[in-house]
Amino acid sequence: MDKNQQEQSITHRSVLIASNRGPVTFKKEQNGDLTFRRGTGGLVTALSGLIGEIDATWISCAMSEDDKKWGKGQIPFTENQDSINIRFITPDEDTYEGYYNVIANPLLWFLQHSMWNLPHSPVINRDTWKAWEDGYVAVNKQFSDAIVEQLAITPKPAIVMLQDYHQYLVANFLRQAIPPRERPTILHFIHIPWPGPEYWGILPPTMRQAILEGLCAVDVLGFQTNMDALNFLRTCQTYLTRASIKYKPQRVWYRNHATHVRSFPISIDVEMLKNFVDSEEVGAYEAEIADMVDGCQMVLRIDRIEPSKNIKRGFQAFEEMLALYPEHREKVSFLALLAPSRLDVEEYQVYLDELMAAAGHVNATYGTHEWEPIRVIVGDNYPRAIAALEFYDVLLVNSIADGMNLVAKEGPIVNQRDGVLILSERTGAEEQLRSGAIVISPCDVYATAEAMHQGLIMDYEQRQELATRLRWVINREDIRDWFRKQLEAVDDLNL
Ligand code: GDG
Repeated sequence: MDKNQQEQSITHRSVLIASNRGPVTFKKEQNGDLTFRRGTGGLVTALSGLIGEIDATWISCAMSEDDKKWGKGQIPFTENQDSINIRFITPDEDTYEGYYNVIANPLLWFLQHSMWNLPHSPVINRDTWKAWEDGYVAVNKQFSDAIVEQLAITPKPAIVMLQDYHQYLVANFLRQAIPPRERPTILHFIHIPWPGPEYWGILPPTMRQAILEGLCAVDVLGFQTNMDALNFLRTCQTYLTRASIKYKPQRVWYRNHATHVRSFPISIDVEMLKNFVDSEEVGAYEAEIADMVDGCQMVLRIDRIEPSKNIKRGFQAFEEMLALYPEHREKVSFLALLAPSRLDVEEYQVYLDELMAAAGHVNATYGTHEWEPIRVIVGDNYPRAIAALEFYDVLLVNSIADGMNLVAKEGPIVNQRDGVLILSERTGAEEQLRSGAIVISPCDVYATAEAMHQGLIMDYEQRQELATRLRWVINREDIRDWFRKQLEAVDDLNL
């Protein structure tokens, strides 16, 4: 289907997006007016280009009292003032806490990023079960109720686009609430990895069953990679005994309904990123970064402070490299720009302490008056992160598990030095970028140290060849393609 046909077919549909966090947050001004600030996530970008053409509603949890006051309504969303309908659900504090801070983040995120340490965690006790019932199940039901209400006033046949691991049960609630002929087409995209059935076996059967049944109520289920899609099919085969699984067409047939499983690798907004690099906002940090590097080569990493990003082993690898190849001492600096994340979860606070200690150890062992081997900067500063990407010689992305990893896609677009990307084989990005990167196994600190050394000494022609490959792949498919391909799948399947 060409672009025109596709745009035409989408104009005949209404689109309802549901995600934990919405595209805007509201704030009460001194004069009492409620104004809003637009978020910057990929989904917001992907949708902005289409808003003028389609009837769109975005349903999410209220993040503040001002969001709650807004409730629902139409707001201008693009530069052309095209509008979008915003609608908040408002779970009370305890319900949200159970859904988000007990089930979604610690339990499901940890499970799907292989972060459990089985002799010790998880401990699923009565509080966890309460959080499941009164939090996760309840908020999923609230999402479903809001979607049902919205569908009743939606003028055209609707496509519902559910997002991520916060909403695994919504599709099943929708199927229970809506008679078959009135049902919307339901897509669900999962941004994080889907591990194999062995891992899902650790979750209690009631939770696992509800999650799989929820996802098998979806029409098109999207993952970041082919591996995630395959793992999902294997998980259904293992635990949904009455399901029929077809691997070749990637389909699960369960309770008289077909779920088509696909991969839609997410990407970045290449055009917007290129413009942003040239902006004053980013320019303001360039001198500061150049100064930090101070004539040295630079190894860079940019992450949320998140155990799955494997920050500590990255520092250990740098230490190993300095031990193995003393010629890099005082010639290479490692800059780590780390954005605070979920620091109210104990594991994250402990992890921050551990990674700071690991960096401190390297600095104490090898640092001199003139040279600080590892510089860790903690803060939320996107323009500074983008400015730093211009300068790296080596970009380290060594996650133990990562749905995609957008930094690996931003780096090659922004970088001015044909720097080398070291990429964990357990990131989604690896499926597309492996031919332009040095691929490592994330627990192998020794191999990571060798990869850093190789990246730092690589000759110019080879670096240029790798960087050109990466730019080519990343330029070829951006965030709009990711969105378009999902809608195309709906059309191709006649849903
Ligand atoms: C999840 C999945 C998947 C960097 N510093 C700051 C900042 N950034 C930007 C980066 C990048 C984004 O944040 C991080 O994206 P990632 O993909 O690396 O990671 P997650 O946050 O874990 O995202 C992931 C993604 O969803 C999309 O599906 O790729 O696998 O885990 O764009 O440049 N942003 C802000 N302040 C900073 O200091 N605001």
